[in-house]
Amino acid sequence: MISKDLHAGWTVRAVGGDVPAVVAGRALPATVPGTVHVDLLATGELPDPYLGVHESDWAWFHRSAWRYETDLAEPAAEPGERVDLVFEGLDTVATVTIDGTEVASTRNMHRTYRIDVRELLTGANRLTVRFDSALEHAEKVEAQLGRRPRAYPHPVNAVRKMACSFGWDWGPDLQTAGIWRPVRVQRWRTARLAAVRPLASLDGSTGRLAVHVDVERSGLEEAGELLVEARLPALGVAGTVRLAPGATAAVVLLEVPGAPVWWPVGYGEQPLVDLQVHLSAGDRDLDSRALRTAFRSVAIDTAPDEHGSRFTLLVNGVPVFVRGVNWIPEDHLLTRLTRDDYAAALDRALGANVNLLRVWGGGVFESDDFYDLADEKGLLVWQDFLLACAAYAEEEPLRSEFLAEVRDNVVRLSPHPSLVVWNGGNENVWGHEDWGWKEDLAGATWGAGYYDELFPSLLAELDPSRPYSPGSPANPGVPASELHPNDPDHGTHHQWEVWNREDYTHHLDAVPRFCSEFGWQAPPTWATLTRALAPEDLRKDSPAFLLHQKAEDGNGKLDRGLAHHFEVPQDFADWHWATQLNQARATSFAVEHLRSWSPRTMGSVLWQINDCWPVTSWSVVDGDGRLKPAWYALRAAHAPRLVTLQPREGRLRLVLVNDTAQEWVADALVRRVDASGEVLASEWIGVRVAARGTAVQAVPVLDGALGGTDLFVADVGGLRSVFSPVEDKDLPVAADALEADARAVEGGYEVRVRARSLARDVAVLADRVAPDAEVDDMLVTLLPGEEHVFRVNSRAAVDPAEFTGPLVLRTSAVVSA
Ligand code: BMA
Repeated sequence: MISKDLHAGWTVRAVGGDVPAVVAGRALPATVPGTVHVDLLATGELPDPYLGVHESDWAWFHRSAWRYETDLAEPAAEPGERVDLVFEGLDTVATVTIDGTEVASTRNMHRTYRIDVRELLTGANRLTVRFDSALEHAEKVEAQLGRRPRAYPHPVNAVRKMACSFGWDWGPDLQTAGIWRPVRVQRWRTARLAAVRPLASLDGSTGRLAVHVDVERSGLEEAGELLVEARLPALGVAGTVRLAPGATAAVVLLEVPGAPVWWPVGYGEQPLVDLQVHLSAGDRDLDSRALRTAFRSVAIDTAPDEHGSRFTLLVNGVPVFVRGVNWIPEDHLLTRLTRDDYAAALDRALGANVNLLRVWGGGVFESDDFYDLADEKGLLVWQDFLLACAAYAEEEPLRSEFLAEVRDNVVRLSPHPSLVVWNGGNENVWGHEDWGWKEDLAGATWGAGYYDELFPSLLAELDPSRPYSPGSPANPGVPASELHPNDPDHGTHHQWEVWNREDYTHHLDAVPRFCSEFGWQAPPTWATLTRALAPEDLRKDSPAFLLHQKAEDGNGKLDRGLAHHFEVPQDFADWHWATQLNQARATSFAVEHLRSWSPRTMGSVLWQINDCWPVTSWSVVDGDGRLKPAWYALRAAHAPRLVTLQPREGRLRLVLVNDTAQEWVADALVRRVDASGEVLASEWIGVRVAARGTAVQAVPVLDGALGGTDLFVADVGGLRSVFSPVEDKDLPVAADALEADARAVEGGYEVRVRARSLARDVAVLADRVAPDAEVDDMLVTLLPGEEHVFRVNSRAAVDPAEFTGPLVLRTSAVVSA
C-alpha cells in the first residue's frame, strides 16, 4: 500500500449563490483539509464573523456553492493495481469529479469515502469537488420526509452535518463547506486492511486484546491465502491468523498475563501499548497499521436499589465518581484546531479536576488528536452519537447515513482506552416525551429505531466492549413509556429547570443518580468580550452583545438569576463581574451538592467546559480559551478532597468527600461569624473519611444555622467552605474590606491582599489589565486579618498598581464605586 496526502495545489471558487463581489469569479488558494470560510477569511477582505455583528454578514454563504480543484498527477494504474481516492471527511453535500466524470456524490460530513478511480487515471487529471448548499439539501429532504420537530429554525435533523453548524444557543449560524478532513491517494494490490478494530479487556490481571480485522480484496487478481499478524512489540506478544482464499474477516486474539492496566486520572497510571498489524500474502507485505491502545475494562452498573436505579461507571471494576464536563467543538471553524489547541483545552479540563469529557451529540466525532490526548492524560470520554434536540426520520436517505457514520467512527475510535461510553444522542428521547413532539409527529418515525435497535445492534457487532446508553438523559434498559427519561432517580438526568425557571439553589430539590447536564451562564472574560465587541457595544442591549447571547431570554435569565442573590448592578462592568460571580456560585453549589450525595449520586457533568467563539454561555472557559471565574469554582468543587456545608433534613451539616485512594484523617475548624467576619463561636472536630468515601458530620456550632443570619466557615487542611443563610444583597459586608498591593516578579506579578473585615470571593480579574494575564487562584474568602497572595502570570509590562484597581480586584460586594 502506498498512501499519499493530496493536500497541495487546491483552489476554490464560488460557483453558485449570491456571493460578495470581492470573491465572485476568483479562484482562491484553498487549504486542505479546511473549509471555505477559513480560505475566505485568509483573503483579509471579509469581516471576521466572530466579531461585532459580522456573523450576520455571512448569511449569504448558506445558499452558495463552491468548487475545489487540483491537479491529480497520478500515473495510470498498472494491471492488477487499485488506486483509490480516500476522503476522510467532506462537509457536506459534495460531488467529486475527475475530468468532468462524476465519481462520487456525498451527503454526510461524519463519514469517510473511498472511491476506486483506477480506470480514470492518465497521469494528468483534474480533480474537482463541488459543494452545494447543505441547507437547501436539508430543506429538500425535509420536504420529502416530512417536517419533524427540532429545537432550532433550520432543518438540522434532515442532513448529516454537525448540528451546531446551523447555530445553537451558544453558537453562531455559520454553515461551513469544504474538504474538512485529510484526502489521500492510495495505490495497492491484492488486498488491504479495510478496518482494524482492537477491543481490549481485562480479566483479573490478564489483558486480552481481540484484534478484529476486515480485509478488502482488490478483486483484480487471484489472491490465495492471506496472513494477518498482530503484535504488541513492547510486551513481546504476537499472534497470526490465516485468511483462506476469499475470506475477508479475521480476529487475532492476544493475551497478556500481568498486563499494564490503564486507569483514569486520579486512579492510577495510563500505560499505553503500541499495536502493529500486518497483512501479507506469501512473502509480499500488503498493508500495515500502527495503533495505540491499552488494557482496561469498563461497564455501567444500572442495577435497581432503594433510591431507584444506579448509573455508576466502573473502570476495571472500580466505581468512578464522574467529575465531568460537556464538550462542544472548540472552534466553530473546526479545521483551524491544531493538536496543541486540543492539548491546551484538555489541560484546562484536567486543571479543573475533571475526569470525563462528554462529546455532545450536536458536534462531531472529534479528531484523532482529541482521543489520543485523552488516552495519554487519563481523561475519560463519553461519546454521543450525533443526534441532538430533534426528532430524526428513520427512512432513507437518512437511515443508511447513520449506519455508515456509526460504523466508520466506532471502528476509528475503538482502540482508545479513554472512550468508555457510547450514547445514543442528546435530549431526543426526552424531547419526544416532553416537548410536544408526539402530537406533531402524528405517528411518524422520530429516532427510536436508532436508539433502541440500530445503534445497539451495530455496537453488538462492532464494539461489545463498551457500555451503551440510548440517550442523555435516559434510563438504560427501561422503555420511556414505563419510566420518564429524565427521572432523577433513574439513569442519567438533565437539570435545566434551575437555569430556565427557578434558581440554582433548587438543585437541592433532587438527588439525581447521575446529572449529565446542568449549568449557568455568564459572559466571556473581559479581555475576550472586548476583543469581540467595540467599546460602544459594551451594553447588555447592544445588537452586538445580543448577537453573542443566543440563549432564549438569556439576559432575562441572567438578571433574574442574579436578583435572587445580588442587587443587579447598573454599571456594565459591575454587571459583568456580578454575572460571572453568580455563575461561579451556581457552579460550586451544583457540583458540591451532587458530590456530597455520593455514592447515591455518581456523576456530575457540567454544561459546558468550552465555547466555539466569543459568546455569553454556560461555559467555564471562554471562546478565546480564557478561564472564567466559574472555572476556578469548578476546580475547587472538583478537588479530590472536598469540604462543603450542606443542608440535610433542615440542618446544616459538614460534609467531607474523599475521592482519593487514602483514608482522610484531619481536624476541622468550624466557626460562626457575623457579616464583618468577627468570630462568634468556634469548634474543632476530628474527621475521618474512608478512601473514596463521604462523611456527613453533625457539628454543634452549626445548630440553628439555616434560620439564622450568621455565616459559617469550615476549614480542613487548607480547604475552606463558607455558608451564608442570608443572600449577599442582604448581607452588610464592607465594600472596602481589602488592603492590597502588587509588585512585579519573575514572569508576572504578585497581588497581596489583606482583609480588614470579611471579604468573600476575592478575585483579581487580571485579564482586564493584560489580555495574556492568568491568575493562579480566584474566589478566595478571607476573615479579618487574613492575607492571600495571588500570582498573576503575564508577559505584559504594566503598572502593578493596576491589579488592585476597583474594576480588577473584586469581592462579593459587586459594585465597584
Ligand atoms: C442542553 C444541551 C444543549 C444546550 C444546552 C443549553 O439542551 O444539550 O443542547 O446548548 O442545554 O441550553
